[in-house]
Amino acid sequence: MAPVEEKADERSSAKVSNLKAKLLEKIQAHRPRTTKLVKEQGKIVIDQVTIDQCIGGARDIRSLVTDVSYLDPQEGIRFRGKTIPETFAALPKVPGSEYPYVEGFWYFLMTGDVPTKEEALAVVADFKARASVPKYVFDVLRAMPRDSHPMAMFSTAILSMQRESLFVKRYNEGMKKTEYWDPMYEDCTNIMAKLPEIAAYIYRMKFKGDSPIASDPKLDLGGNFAHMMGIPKPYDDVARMYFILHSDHESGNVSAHTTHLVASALSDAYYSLSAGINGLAGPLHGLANQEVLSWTMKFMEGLGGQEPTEELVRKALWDTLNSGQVIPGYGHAVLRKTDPRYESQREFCLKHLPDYPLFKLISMIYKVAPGVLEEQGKAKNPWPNVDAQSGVIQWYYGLTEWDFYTVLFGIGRALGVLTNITWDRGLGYALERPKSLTTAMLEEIAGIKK
Ligand code: NMX
Ligand code: MLT
Repeated sequence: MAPVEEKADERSSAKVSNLKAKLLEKIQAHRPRTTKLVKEQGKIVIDQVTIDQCIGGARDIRSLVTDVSYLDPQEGIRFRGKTIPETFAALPKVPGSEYPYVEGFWYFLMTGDVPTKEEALAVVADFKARASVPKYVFDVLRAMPRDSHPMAMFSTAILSMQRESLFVKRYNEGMKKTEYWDPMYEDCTNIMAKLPEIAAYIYRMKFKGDSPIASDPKLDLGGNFAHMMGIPKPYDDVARMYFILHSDHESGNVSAHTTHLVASALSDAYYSLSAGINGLAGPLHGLANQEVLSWTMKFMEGLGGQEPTEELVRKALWDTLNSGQVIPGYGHAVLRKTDPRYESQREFCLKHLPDYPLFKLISMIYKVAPGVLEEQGKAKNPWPNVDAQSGVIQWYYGLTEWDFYTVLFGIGRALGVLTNITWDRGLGYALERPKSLTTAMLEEIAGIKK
């Protein structure tokens, strides 16, 4: 039984949902594990730090904790212990669809338990009740220059809703630390429910002659997103697949780490997610999916009507490397094999668009690029990551405005990072504040004489 002061707050939601009650149960069961580790085994050494890690982006330093997902360099991502195929197989499916409810996946990420169909449908209903986007958000978006990047618009829209934060309200009322998770969960769920409409609005305003499509309350998150984008079936399944695949990649990647870092200052979920989205907008991170398509289209244009061949692809890849640029969609900071998210999308393509010329070209690049990167000998991982395969699917279904691709990544990524910051507050994780050294100190440690 939950102690009285830890009862889930009923002021913020009409009725404490099964998900929220289960989350509280899970957080309470987990807390003693964290407390015991810190109190009794806190000084046990788990890693060491080298000079190249200090200068080189803290690569591989094991210094973050999350139970939402784990990334193995060889195997790839597991969400709550399940591989991608296991996740898709386990979760309740939307009737008539190949892919699960995104809302059921949210339940799974939050609690670690696979929901029943009824539990997933309860989240569908809960999201619908929270989905309405305040009018001022659209006003803010409309006030931005129309040529603003969709990621700048998406991040601004999220930040503009900060005034809605229940966490801030309860914090100002003096809530206890053990209660932090509750309004954080409320803020995170409120944001998640609104993101599809915000994103679709940006798309239709910016790229489709300012013709937003009203949401359809009968549909689940994936179905409603496809509807508001104005893209027919099976794009609803593309959306479900895409959001789930992009949700989480443990906590060291730039978007997850930024969201976690900002939230560690007890900044609310609006501030934190907006910051994480800004990190996702970089070309070495989520923007690579747009770069892959722009690289591929530029390559096709350069062919001037010639059929692409492996030789021509190899030459174009070398031209990119020789001009000092990276090959977008290839390489990874942790993975050392083809990203299973790439494989999962490739399977989708093999089933739904096997003969599509752009898919064939993407497959040809997959055949050639790893060899080129290996020959160059710089990248530790010559294999494709998630971004190498995602754009072609969007393009096939008519979403050719590649500037928008990272927004799609952002909706998916929100599922993971918002779950993580809810748990951060549940487990009372500390303010993040690593220690700096000066270059002179590093030289001294290295024994370099001045
Ligand atoms: N093309 C050319 N060079 C590369 C590539 C690539 N795809 N990947 C790595 N390298 C270079 C890298 O720039 C570095 O060069 P230098 O020593 O001159 O600084 C060297 O190889 C060693 O880098 P790694 O240790 O292999 O990779 P790191 O962990 O530093 O970076 C990425 C990881 C993902 C930033 C890097 O592989 C990259 O820039 N890839 C292309 C961009 C991309 O696809 N990003 C998306 C990642 C997934 N996501 O969605 O976030
Ligand atoms: C991600 O999904 O965040 C990317 O693959 C980058 C990463 O994990 O570092």
